[in-house]
Amino acid sequence: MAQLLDRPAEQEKKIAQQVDFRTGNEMAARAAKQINFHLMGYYPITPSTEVPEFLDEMRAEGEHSIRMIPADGEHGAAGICYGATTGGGRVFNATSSQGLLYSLEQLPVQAGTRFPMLLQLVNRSVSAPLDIRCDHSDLYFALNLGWVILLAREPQAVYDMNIMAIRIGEHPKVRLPVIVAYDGFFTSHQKRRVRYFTEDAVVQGFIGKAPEFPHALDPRHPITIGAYMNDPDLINNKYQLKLAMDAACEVIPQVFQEYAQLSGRSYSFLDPYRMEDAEVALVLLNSAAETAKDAADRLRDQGQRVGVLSMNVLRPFPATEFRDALRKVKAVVIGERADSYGAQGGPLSHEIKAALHDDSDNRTICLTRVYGLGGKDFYGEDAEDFFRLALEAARSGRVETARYDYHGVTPGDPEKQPQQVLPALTEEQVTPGLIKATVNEETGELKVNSPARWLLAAKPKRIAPGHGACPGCGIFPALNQFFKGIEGDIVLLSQTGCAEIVTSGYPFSNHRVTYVHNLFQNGAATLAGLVEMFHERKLRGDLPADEDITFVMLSGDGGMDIGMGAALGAAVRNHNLIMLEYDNQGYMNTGSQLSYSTPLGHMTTTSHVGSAAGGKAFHHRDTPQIMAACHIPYVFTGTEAFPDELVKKGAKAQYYAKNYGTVYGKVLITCPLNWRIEERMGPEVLQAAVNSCFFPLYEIERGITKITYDPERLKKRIPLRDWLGMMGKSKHLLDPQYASQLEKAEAEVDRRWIRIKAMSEHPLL
Ligand SMILES: Cc1ncc(C[n+]2csc(CCOP(=O)(O)OP(=O)(O)O)c2C)c(N)n1
Ligand code: SF4
Ligand SMILES: [Mg+2]
Repeated sequence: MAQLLDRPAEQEKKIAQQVDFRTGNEMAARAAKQINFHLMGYYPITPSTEVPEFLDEMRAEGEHSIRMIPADGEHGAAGICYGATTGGGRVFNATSSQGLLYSLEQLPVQAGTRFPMLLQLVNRSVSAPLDIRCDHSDLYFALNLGWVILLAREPQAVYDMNIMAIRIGEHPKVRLPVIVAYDGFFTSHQKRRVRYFTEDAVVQGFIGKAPEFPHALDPRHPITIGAYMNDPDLINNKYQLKLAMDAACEVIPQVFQEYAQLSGRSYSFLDPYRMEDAEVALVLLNSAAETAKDAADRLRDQGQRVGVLSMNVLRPFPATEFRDALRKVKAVVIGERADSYGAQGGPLSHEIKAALHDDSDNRTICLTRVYGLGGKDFYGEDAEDFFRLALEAARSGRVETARYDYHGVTPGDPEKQPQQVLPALTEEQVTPGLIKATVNEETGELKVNSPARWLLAAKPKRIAPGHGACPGCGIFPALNQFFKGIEGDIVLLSQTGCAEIVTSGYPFSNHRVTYVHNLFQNGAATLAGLVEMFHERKLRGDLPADEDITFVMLSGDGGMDIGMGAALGAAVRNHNLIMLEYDNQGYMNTGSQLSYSTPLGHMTTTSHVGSAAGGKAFHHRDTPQIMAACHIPYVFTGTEAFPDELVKKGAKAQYYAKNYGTVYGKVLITCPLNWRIEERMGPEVLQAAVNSCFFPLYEIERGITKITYDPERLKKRIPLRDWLGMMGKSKHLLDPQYASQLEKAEAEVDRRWIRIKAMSEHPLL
């Protein structure tokens, strides 16, 4: 907790502060708004997503002028931020977990070239297994980046640290990027009492104007950024980075002090609680330290001399301060919310031990307990367990138990193995011989013989019911239709998204076929590896030569943003697999942020509608055309609202994946929750998307485009506005206020439709 200073009442009055009840993410967004960064490059990931969401909401009402760039992934976001900082302005980003890891490569470049910026790291567990809740496994990956790292245990500190971070990072002797890290959900989403400056000008006054370091936007003073460097320069360059961290050690307390004068809240490197005469201590990072303080109070009431030591600054590491704080402490338990596997303790333990080692008089016994992984709660009783461990060691002068261990692990019950509820599908069930794709010998045309729909209904679904999708969700009806077109065995790889989250929460699975999940930037590459292993093992005789499997990668539209590189790679290499994209026009499982498939003007949580913004600012990406440019054998579009042709396209997809190589299909599905439509309206809204020519149904077979349903020819074409007016996320576009957005959307839909029609009519295209 920040220390409150005694301050004269008149000074309080001069610098007005608002008292409020807010979360950490809200306070990060408020600080960013008040700082009014030049630019934010970001990519949504729970639990940090709210930060750009709140900022986008404020932007839509004209409350700040931060240029907000939704990236294609965190690697892109970090690149956007880096590029922007070379231009000299102030830059902001927020991420968590995989997002940090996916941008990791870019972050030492940021520090190595000494361009300050600010990154919120809202801590969350790193995959696998996938878990959206808090631990510090992401934070520990950030320790070697060359960034200053400030920690915030509560929403108040999130606000304060963000403002101070600007001054620290931009100090001429430091010039380093800064991370402000706080606990996902515990701090990011829980409301606490906070105070913030009523006037943005107070924050602006404190941070001052962005310093004029040499930058890339001054043609009269050209500079080289990121020169190739070898021995002996590189070591000198790195030494300068070390000196910058040394300088940060001096600058940080100065900034803390100045901020304390302004705000009445003071911080230091360490946050000691009842440590004055403590015999034993707990060291814990962030929110758990607050819990431990309550436990310390209880034990103090019982006469135990216990204290809690937490950190406000993780990089530079406050070794001297630890030495001083633990000088008289007999035993300390260092709680680590992540491990450093094989190292007998996380980095925090080793760094504290190294700090104490430099004091030859120090005899503090150090124990490490790994706790709270994946968001496992840390209660007062857990803190008391830690204190007792330390007290025992302090009394006996020995460690009777393991110095390094896990806390809160529960042994599994061998009796409770996950049970298979439904039997595996039999060969007869998956290969009923109902549907067949055959080539017409004379014309070379691929024809699909598909039986009546009721006959196909008897074919068992490969995805069993009982999943957790919202009522009316379009994903599973569409998938089951598509899979009806496929005969035989399937191996399904799903990228992260609603389809994955709602079907595979441990210990249950709705998949009746073999199913693999991988992170959604890499599904196509992963499935490519699996397909090639299948063929290689068949060749070597490990698997029967007649084994036949259809490999399908399932991705949301968002997965095709961040995973585009892997998808293009797989397509260009032309592996025998199907990439099936279900397009619900946004990042739905993470709370409806815009994807590159969100149409122009549509409202999402990162493309708000307000007095200063009219929904998404750029057109949707034409992914089928991108994939067609890879010259793969089969590309198609489809939707649940036209079930017969979707089944046929499934059969064709299987044929081409087996005989020619990569298939890509985009299937438009409804998300009633975020499209803001009634659940029963799904098929009608999809039909309107097709009939308005927003979503043309077509296929590209070995390079030849053919429209498979032509609303114009069938006299069913409707104006785009009719479709837009059906959905809560887009009906504002009918308001005259957004007339220019509507015009642009109509013109683009027309342009793309005319182009597809021309291709469909041309024998070579
Ligand atoms: C590297 C990384 N960044 C961000 C995320 C958070 N994330 C998981 S799924 C997802 C959106 C997926 O959108 P889409 O593919 O369209 O699937 P939908 O949720 O709409 O079904 C996001 C942003 C993540 N898991 N990993
Ligand atoms: S959020 Fe949308 S896409 Fe996801 S399960 Fe719910 S309805 Fe389906
Ligand atoms: Mg989506």
